Amino acid sequence: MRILQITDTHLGAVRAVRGAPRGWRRADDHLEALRAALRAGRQLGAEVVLHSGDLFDRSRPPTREVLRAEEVLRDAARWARVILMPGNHDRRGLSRWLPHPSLEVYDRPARVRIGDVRLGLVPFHRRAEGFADAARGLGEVDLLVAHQAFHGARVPGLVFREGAQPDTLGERHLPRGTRWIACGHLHPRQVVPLGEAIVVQPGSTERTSWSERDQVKGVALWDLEAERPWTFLDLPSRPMVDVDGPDALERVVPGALVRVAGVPEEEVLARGGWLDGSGFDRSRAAPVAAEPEQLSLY
Ligand SMILES: [Mn+2]
Repeated sequence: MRILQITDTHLGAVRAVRGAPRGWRRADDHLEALRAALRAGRQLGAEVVLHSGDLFDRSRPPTREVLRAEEVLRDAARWARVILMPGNHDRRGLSRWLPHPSLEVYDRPARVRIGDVRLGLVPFHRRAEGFADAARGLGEVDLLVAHQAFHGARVPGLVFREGAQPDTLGERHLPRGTRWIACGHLHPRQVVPLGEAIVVQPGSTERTSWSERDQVKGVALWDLEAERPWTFLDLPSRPMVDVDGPDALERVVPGALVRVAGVPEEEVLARGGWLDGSGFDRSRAAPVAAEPEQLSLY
């Protein structure tokens, strides 16, 4: 039984970009990342598509993005069971946006059977204790599905610690006997051991902030009968390049999102680079984001 875990697609995410073809929007990249993930899963024989949260970037996604997502997910439902769970960005739930009967949407904690495998789905909780109560209420499962930060998990500049953030989970928040956790939330791909449990975070499918510029993007393929039951699959994502001087121009490839300082923007555009609206703080030598990056880390 192969389960394709997709997470943090952030459909509908917006970026101001200059130099891209007319009509292009960053949201197109996020949708294409979902399509590419589904193509890979189908080719590899996945029978279940599991989305572990932050399907949409906003809790009130634009109608256009809802319709595009529904079309893509309903198409996947012709060859797989499609199971969806909200993340912190989907805080109004997903069932109101995707009520189609071919999609299995769980806005509340749920136990789901797929063949012999027992899934326990626990949507994002603001408090670790709330997550723990919900997870225990589901009883024993083979694969716990979460959208949380776990003790020891990392994003650039931060290691999560139980107790340091109210929603960070430690070993004691897991039901006894928990072995495998298919997790969303943090955008860098990572595996976090926690006592007897292993937390697998495939990370976002497309970059949502400049802090993700060097991260490999993709999904996870689960097979609970295998000794190591997950495999990460790399998928393409749009390059993000910092140009902080003439030497860095070499790294600009056509279609790359580029932040530029110390080089005329025209030189980036001439190489086919697209200028990112967040830009540089020109008063500093090192590139910094002009947007509140911390808010979009997960
Ligand atoms: Mn996210």
